[in-house]
Amino acid sequence: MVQTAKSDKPISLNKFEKFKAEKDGLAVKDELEHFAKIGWEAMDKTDLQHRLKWLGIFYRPVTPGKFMLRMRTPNGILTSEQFKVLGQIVERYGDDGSADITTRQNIQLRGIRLEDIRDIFSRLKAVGMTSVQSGMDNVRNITGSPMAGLDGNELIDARDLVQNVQDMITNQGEGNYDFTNLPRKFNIAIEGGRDNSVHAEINDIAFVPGYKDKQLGFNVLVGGFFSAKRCEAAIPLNAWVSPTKEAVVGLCRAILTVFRDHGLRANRQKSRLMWLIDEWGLDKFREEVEKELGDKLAPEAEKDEIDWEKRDHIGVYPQKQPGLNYVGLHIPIGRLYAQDMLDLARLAEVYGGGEIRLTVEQNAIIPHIPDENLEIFLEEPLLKKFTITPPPLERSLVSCTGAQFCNFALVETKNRALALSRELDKILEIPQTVRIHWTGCPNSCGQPQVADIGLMGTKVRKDGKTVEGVDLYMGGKVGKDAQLGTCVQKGIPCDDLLPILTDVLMEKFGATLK
Ligand code: SRM
Ligand code: SF4
Repeated sequence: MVQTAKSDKPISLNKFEKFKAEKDGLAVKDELEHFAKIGWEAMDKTDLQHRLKWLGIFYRPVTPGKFMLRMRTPNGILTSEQFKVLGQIVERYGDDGSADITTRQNIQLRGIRLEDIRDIFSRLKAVGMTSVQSGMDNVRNITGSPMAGLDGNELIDARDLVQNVQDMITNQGEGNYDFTNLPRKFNIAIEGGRDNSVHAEINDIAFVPGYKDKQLGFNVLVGGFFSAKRCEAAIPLNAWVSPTKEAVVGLCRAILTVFRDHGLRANRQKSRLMWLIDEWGLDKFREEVEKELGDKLAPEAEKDEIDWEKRDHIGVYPQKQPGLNYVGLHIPIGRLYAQDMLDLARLAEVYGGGEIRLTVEQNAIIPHIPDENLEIFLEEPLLKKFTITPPPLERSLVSCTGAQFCNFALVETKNRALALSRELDKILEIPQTVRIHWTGCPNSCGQPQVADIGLMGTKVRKDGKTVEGVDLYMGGKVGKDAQLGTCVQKGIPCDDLLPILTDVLMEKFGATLK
């Protein structure tokens, strides 16, 4: 039994808590040269499999020696220069190199060799990027509206706030020991628009716009999360903050400090923020946050301003800046290869303002394209691959990594998801958007609970054999009045999905056979 820093009671530590107490994950930052010298095979197993994730470096047991690098992309915004550097990094790994746009509006690079990491880090630093604290018990990429600063109907342009919060948590990307030993992972989203483009409800802290005494600021939600054991939508903290750096960063710091010092650490399945809120009750949690803040929190605004349906941003849309447009490109299952990345960077530079944005639907947006450049931009060969007019099911398809690279996966996801959607799009006329989300295991990285149709990987028995299958989720609603979907049918073999999904699409979504 041990006492944690400021915890009131002694607790018995799980194996993750023990290794974190022995050596902070961030400490491996100073050992990269040594690791490169001895090679990954000779590394201490805990450093290799766990602590490297504090730097965003993920050992992949499915592809040993070829690591994944999870970046931080605050608000999903990158310059074309940054994107080009990411493309060049991936390029050097030939067929092993690829990248994925993630469900947190972020990007992960694949095929990375450990001996190259120091060089990669210095190239990232030169263009103002970091991958620090992007895995394990850290705050994940902070999401924001991909329309921030572009949308004429936006309420708050939260880009700087997202960056400010990231800078506080990561010490400007250098790493910050204050927040490298949280009880568990932690998600933050700051929404400044009207359509809840960030899935506020599934974040540990979410800021959503609301008017208080005619002043615009944010209502705050807390405790949303998915896990194999339990999924919960975030609940109101009954707090409103003004949209200033001081208020937003201050509140994030206070909540993270309370979570760090009092969050539950005995059972890893019960250590996300909501479990602490359950144990204490919301009132005590709020009081502790106020204590940490050294100030009273203002009660929440009566209502929030999320009053639009969620948009997917695919297609051409005018910006609030007269004469400029943003174009949302559909990136099938979020997968990019080096040439795609270099081409996207070039298009953003030549036609736009040298900026690329990512969405939680795993797509990309090129903003700032003048009216007069649009026609020729839309004729670029890359737009055949990353089209602005994808077929309806493929358009809204989201998928987690799955068995190709993730050792938690119970099924292959991305390629199967794409093939099945393409097949269904071929045979069905579908009059409405149907958002299908695939996730390879109950960890729910692919967010099946927010989908119209969610498919969660599992193993099932068929003809006396164990085969890949899914549990079917339905009823997820996004945007205004977001709601989580639930499991409606368990254990469908993947090979039986085509007829089953055809029926579901015809019965529930008005699809007809072509
Ligand atoms: Fe996730 C663990 C991939 C978004 C819940 N997630 C993992 C790991 C790191 C497991 C591993 O080491 O292999 C996966 C890496 C696979 C790989 O090679 O790519 C992984 N998660 C992903 C990504 C890449 C899925 C995607 O294809 O987009 C997403 C990366 C986001 C990012 O940029 O940081 C991703 N993961 C999510 C989300 C969705 C979200 O944040 O909106 C969730 C559910 C929301 C939440 O966390 O509350 C999610 N991932 C998990 C969990 C379950 C957490 C829990 O409390 O139990 C795990 C397992 C864990 O942490 O123990 C996990
Ligand atoms: Fe891996 Fe499971 Fe997350 Fe998919 S849901 S990326 S299979 S941990």
